Amino acid sequence: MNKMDLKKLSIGSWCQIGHPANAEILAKAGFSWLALDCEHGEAGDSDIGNFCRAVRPFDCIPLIRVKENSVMAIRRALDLGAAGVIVPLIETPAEAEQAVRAAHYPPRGVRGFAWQRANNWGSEFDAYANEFKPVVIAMIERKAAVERIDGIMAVEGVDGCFIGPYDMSGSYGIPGQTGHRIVQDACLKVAESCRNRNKAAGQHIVTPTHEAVELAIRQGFTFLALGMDSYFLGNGARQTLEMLKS
Ligand code: 3PY
Ligand code: MG
Repeated sequence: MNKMDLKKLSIGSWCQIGHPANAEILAKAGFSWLALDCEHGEAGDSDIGNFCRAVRPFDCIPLIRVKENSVMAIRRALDLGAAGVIVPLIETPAEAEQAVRAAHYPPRGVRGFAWQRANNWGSEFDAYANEFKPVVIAMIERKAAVERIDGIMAVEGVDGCFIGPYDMSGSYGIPGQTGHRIVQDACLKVAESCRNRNKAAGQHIVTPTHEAVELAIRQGFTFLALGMDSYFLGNGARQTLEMLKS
């Protein structure tokens, strides 16, 4: 399986509801990657395999935002067929290194070998063990992480970062003010560090507008998640009801 080219502009989205139909609809709509949110969403471990099954037929790359930076959360996501993991709340180079080690087989890491969905239940064991290159994305969403960004991006095996704007704004004491100058300055600092290390800069634009997407691209972000299933559903429903009023 080829590694994603995260340095070219790629537009993905987010699934907070575990049902694979949501992922299938978004994959079919044309997003080039999707992340299943096991941190804040309804999805659990048992939804990961079906999420991957739903999106692969559409050439859409399945990623998992794991519930935490743990060996088992990362192992389960990859064993069930994800191309990579987005790891929340990374604050230090040591935490980033821990995530990379969880995602890689020995000697680089500590991932366990087994027959599992990712290697076609063992029938492609050798090819998968030798060729699979996990995508590992560190979520940068706290002030402490921004302050250590160069060290985090220097960790070998971290492919890039992904900004969580809500946690980021919260960590600066202005929760929800994602467009605030302080948050935008933090985003710029992170994008610059990625550029210097030749790593991908990503960002979740939870409520996408033309201006927000344009700004992110201008700032150097290439790996963008736009919206999420729950947002599209709620927003579409509200817009439809509003239309009736006018
Ligand atoms: C955040 O905004 O903190 C997120 O994690 C979005 O996915
Ligand atoms: Mg977050």
